[in-house]
Amino acid sequence: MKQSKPVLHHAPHSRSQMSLCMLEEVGVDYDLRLIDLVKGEQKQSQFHEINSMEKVPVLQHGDATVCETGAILSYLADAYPEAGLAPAPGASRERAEYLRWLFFGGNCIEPAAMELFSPRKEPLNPGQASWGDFPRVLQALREVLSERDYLLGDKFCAADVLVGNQVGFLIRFKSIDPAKEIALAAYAERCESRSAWKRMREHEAKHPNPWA
Ligand SMILES: N[C@@H](CCC(=O)N[C@@H](CS)C(=O)NCC(=O)O)C(=O)O
Repeated sequence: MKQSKPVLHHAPHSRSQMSLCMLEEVGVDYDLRLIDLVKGEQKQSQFHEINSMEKVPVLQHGDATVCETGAILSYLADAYPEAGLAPAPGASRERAEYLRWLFFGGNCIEPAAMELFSPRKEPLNPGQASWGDFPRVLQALREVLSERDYLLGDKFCAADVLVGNQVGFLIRFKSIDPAKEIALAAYAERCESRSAWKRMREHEAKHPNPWA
C-alpha cells in the first residue's frame, strides 16, 4: 500500500463529490485542492497537465494521477483493501459483478441521465447507443435492487458509492419518482445514511453551491 496521502482535486457540489465520498468511505487521511469551476480554474495550464479533459475529479497519490470517477473509486478500493470496498482483484463472480456496476455508472447511468436532461431533437436508437436508454438503465437497476440491499448483495462496495450517488441525484432531480421506485428510493436512503456520506455532505455544506 502506498503511504503518501491521497490528494483530491475537487469542486464542491460537482461530480467530484463521489470521489470525496469514497475517500470518506476508505477512512484515510487526505488533502483537498479546491478547483473553482466558475472561475475556470480547471482550464489553467497546471490543471490541464494533470487532466487534459480539464475536469474534476482528479486524484493524486504518490506518483499516480487518476482521472475519471469510476477509475478513482476503483483505484482507492484496491489501494486500501482493508476498507473492504471491493472484492479482491482476480477471476471471481463477485469481482465480475462489481466491475459490471462500476462501469455501468459511467457508461450507462451517466449518459442516459444526460439524455434526459438535454433531449436530442432526433432521439438516438437505443440499440445503437451504448447505454441503451433511460428506461433500460432504470429497469436494470430495478432488477438488481429489488433483490438486494446493495449491488453485490448485503455488502456495500465502491460501485455503490457511484451508483448510490447517481440514484440519489436522479431522485433529487425528479428523474426517478421515489413513490413509484420503492426499491431504488430505499437503496439511495440506505447509502445516504452511511456516516461517510454524512461527512461528505458536511464538507460540501461549507461551500456555497454555485449551481443552485
Ligand atoms: N467523466 C468525468 C466527468 C467529470 C465531470 O463532468 N466534471 C465536471 C464537473 S461535474 C467538470 O469538471 N466540468 C468542468 C468543465 O468541463 O469545464 C468523470 O466521471 O469523472
